[in-house]
Amino acid sequence: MANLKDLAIQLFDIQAVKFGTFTLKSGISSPVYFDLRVIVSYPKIMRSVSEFMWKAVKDAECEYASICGVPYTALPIATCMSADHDIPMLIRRKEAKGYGTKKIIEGHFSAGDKCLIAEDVVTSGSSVLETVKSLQDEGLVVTDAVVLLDREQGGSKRLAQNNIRLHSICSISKLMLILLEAGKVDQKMVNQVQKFITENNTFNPEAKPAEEVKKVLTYVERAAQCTHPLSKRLFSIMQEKRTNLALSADVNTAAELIQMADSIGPYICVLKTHIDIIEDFSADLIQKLSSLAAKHNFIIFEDRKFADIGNTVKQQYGGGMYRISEWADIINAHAVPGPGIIQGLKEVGATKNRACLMLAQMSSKGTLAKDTYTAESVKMAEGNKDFVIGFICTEKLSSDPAMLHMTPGVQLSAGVDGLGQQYLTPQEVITNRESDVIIVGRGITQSANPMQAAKEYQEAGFLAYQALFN
Ligand code: 5IU
Repeated sequence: MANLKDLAIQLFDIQAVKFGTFTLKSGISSPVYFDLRVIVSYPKIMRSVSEFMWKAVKDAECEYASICGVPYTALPIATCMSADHDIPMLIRRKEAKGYGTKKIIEGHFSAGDKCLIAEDVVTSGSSVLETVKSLQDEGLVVTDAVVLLDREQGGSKRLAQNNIRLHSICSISKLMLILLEAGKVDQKMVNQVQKFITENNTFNPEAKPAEEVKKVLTYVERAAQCTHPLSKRLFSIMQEKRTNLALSADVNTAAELIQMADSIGPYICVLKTHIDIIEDFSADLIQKLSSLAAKHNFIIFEDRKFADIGNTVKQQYGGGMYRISEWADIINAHAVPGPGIIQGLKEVGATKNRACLMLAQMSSKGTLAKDTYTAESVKMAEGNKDFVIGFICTEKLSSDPAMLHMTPGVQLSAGVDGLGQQYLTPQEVITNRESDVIIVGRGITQSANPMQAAKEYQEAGFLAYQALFN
């Protein structure tokens, strides 16, 4: 086995340690960058790294029944430690597996078993803590983590705060000294790195312990948290059909609406209608629409945008020629009249197990639904969870996992139409803004091949959801 000095120089020579100007994941610019992924191309160095790590935990007399590498870079390192020293290994999936056994941790273990964490580089400790959390969720116990390089930016303190001892093979200061002595870097670079470390400490003693750190929930987990049968059903459909796409079927005849619902039905979780733009509305249309909803397993959302006092919306919802409450699973309402609008709608819809979305934000340019108005709409929704199951919005507004966020104004490329509509991409809406459902109209209905377009939106939306777990 090489000594630490040799190993440090080898890591420099294979460019696992680089100097220059690098933008880190956090957006901060750093003079030093570690890219330990490359060691898979150098088996001798890989073995040397794993030996150093094994020896460190042996010297510290750590107790553990298994070892788990933080995905992905530390996976092969943990594999070497496991195979060379006969330590059973566990693998933590990075992606939430949406099918099959849904296991996050692969390998055999019993609740209460101790597991050692292996990692290549620790900065703030958050990646280690993520893996720890997944292991703890399965009943495993983690008391120790071993890392090759400690960037000395607060990781060991953060781990200690979470009752995990960090064993590091080499600190960044030690690495710089070795490289300086070996003539690989000059004193100026050493100073620059030192300054960076001092100025970029990530440890905040006031930060919440790991258990309280936000975790992205899967559709299955969200369905389990819903008390309203409709939101529960919608999250289940999203998982089952692997889609977060709602079709805004803004067509003008019954035949077109039926045709759209039947051909696009397999790709969507929600069909959104504007029933008052249909020229030849009839009870027959509603019957056909309802049987297509059953055939393709989607939910019907009438985008009626009620906006009057309680007594009036009651009649608009239950009566008139459309009798919306008899067929639309979901409707939506503006918050502008105040909570009376929800009371009125609820009187008609609650007994039928219908639900409402609050219009908290709009996609159009110059919308007045922002700031305090949005905040008040959210409050109004959260005070009526027996009937309001979420929002029409342009970003995530509530931390309640049962609350649905549905976003209109979506196309595959961002842009505007000639009448103030503003488009965001599925990725922006789902991954960056953490909304749940993309509502797409003309992106599908006016495409040369609507079915193909729907498939593309379904895929883009679901990939953007899966990206939340990476
Ligand atoms: N819609 C919006 N923006 C909003 C709300 C509703 O676009 O803020 I509230 C409706 C209007 C239309 C559909 O029925 O969503 C979007 O259609 P296009 O994807 O064709 O722009």
